[in-house]
Amino acid sequence: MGEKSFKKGFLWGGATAANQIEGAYNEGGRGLANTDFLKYVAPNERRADEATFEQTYASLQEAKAHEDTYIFPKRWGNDFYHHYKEDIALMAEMGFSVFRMSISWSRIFPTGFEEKPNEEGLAFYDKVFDECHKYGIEPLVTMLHYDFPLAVCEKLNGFESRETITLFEKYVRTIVERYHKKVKYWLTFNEINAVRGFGPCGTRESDGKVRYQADHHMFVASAKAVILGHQMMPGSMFGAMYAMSELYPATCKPEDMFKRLQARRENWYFIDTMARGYYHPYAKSVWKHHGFDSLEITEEDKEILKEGQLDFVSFSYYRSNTVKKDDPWFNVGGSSNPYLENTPWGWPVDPLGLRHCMNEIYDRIQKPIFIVENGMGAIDQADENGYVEDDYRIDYLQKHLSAMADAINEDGVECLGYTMWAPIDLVSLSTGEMKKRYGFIYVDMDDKGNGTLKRTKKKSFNWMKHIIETNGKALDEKL
Ligand code: BGP
Repeated sequence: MGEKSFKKGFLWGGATAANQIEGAYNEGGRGLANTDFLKYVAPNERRADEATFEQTYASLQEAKAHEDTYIFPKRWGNDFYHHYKEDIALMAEMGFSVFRMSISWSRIFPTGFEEKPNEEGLAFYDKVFDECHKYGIEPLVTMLHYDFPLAVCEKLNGFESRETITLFEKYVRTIVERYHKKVKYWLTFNEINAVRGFGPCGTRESDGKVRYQADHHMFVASAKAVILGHQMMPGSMFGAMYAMSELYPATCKPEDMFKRLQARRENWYFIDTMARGYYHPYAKSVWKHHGFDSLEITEEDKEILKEGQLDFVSFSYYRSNTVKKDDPWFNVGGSSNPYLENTPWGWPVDPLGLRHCMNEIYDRIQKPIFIVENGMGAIDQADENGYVEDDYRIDYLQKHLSAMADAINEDGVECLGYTMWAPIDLVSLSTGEMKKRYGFIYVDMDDKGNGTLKRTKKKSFNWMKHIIETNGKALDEKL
């Protein structure tokens, strides 16, 4: 393995999402979002296959009907809304040159349908971006990270309706006009390929034609955002974000390998269409597997997709999966992998898989890569001063960053930067827990929102600081 060096200007930082950090769900004129109704379910009350973010129309209505009896942790996040100065200062101390965050659509347009934006919401992000620039940190901004204005979900079934493209366009125009001098790096949608009820596309359906039609509307909405962004901000860079995991055939049986190709196309379908600007012929076979033959794609849509191609491809990478012939069509969990160890949450740890994914995407698309999520959720034990000896996290990151360096230096992959999920403890997407911690920075808060909210540095804080100040060279140092 070669030296772990990075080009000057490589962007080092951390990634977050509005609904998992901001809190203040009813302050500053913000409207309700679907994520305000994702409830906390104690682990012992949870079904084995249940993730709290699998929100269906029925579960949303049920949560609304019993609003007083449930706990909704995404309403308070880690209270970044009131702590952003302190949090950004800590990130600056680590040497971050990029901070990935998202804008909450319902802070800007409370229901999504207003004609005029909410000035208080816009002013909040002005302050956040100014704070970043004070320290030379570039914001990397996700336009939509799972949180829709509630009314858009309920009235239009998210992106099922073409009208949502128009609403999204209005939102995009507003934020691009406002922040064109403050934000250069943008991501249109987070994990656009992940499917969970109201999840990324905001629809009730998680499969079938409705979902794929909604995805098509998102492709068009994303391309329109890219076109607008390029016009209004020359030099701006646009990506969209995909959930990636390494994927292996469970055995070397040809049928398992072929299944791997088919399952992988559930990722390529999204990346190819948005980064190349057209539907690849295999798209039809994907649709067929989901029970339909065609989508409503207009000639104008095709033109927009062509013009609004992404500048870079970004993805989240936490783990790998395996797949075999008889697994369900799109198998997220995968069979276990005897060659890998798991995190406490049962996620296989696979740094070489990251290097492979970077190569596979770069070979295919030949546009720069940006790794915008990678990290380790764990139960951290803080001492009385809030200090956590998180050697396991350092170990995980050291291995993944080294694999990333090898992809860049040995394999020639072009990579713009790396934002670790998440620099500061926040509410987990999949379980709604605070207990599943990712940060370099510990937040004194429990699953139910109790605590002082005090921020303290974990052991990994200084480790990451050292990696950044040596621009990666210290990855070769013994832990
Ligand atoms: C990604 C999401 C994030 C984030 C992360 C970790 O899928 O984009 O929002 O939360 O996964 O997942 P979790 O919080 O479930 O551990």
